Amino acid sequence: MPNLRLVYFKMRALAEAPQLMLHYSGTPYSYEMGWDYFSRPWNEVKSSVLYRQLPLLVVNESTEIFQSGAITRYLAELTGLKPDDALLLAEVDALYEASQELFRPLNPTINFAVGEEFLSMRSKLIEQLAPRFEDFEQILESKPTTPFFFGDNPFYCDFGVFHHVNLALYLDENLLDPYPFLSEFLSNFERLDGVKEYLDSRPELIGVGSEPQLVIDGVAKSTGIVND
Ligand SMILES: N[C@@H](CCC(=O)N[C@@H](CS)C(=O)NCC(=O)O)C(=O)O
Repeated sequence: MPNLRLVYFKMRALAEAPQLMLHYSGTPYSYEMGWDYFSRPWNEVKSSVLYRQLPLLVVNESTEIFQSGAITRYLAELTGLKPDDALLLAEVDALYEASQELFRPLNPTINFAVGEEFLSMRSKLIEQLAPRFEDFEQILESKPTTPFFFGDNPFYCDFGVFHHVNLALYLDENLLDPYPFLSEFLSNFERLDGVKEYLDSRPELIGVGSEPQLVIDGVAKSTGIVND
């Protein structure tokens, strides 16, 4: 297994599906903040970093893979979390991409918005999520006997969907009431070996809507891209 360093910030967002996959597959890696990896504040290095955004996966201290989709697909190959069949892979990838589209609306609202702004973003977001959740529900309902989207075991798309839907529950813990299949999928996913341990030990996200913080090594820190 190559040496893996996942570099990101203080937020529960694009590094989450990769981390879930790494834990599920028992693959060792280190998680590092951008300012630690680059040894400088992010705003000072951003313009010299390829594509100017994180996450970044550093492989064997030599290759830097940017873009969360590329990182996830690389890890899926490495850990066996993708199907061999090209046609099935295309379906898996379409679902993964559909889940990735939830990043833009969810991330600013849940990881950062506060007060009135949060409340107004929250109600719009709940409306916006409904059709996508209906899509997920429909796919799961079409295969009611399997615990995951494409069978008895999860592929990388399941990790993407789980992360975004799980994050959306911060908007309303009853959000999944109209979606019994999606709700069951989340329960099945949470029980997976490796996933369960990661969910129990990852930095807790607190203060959503008022003062969003991640509890890292027992210390509550503001979400963001600055080391404070
Ligand atoms: N398309 C990129 C988007 C990455 C992205 O939006 N990263 C944000 C954090 S979630 C970032 O680097 N923000 C800091 C900045 O833009 O300076 C991906 O999927 O990795």
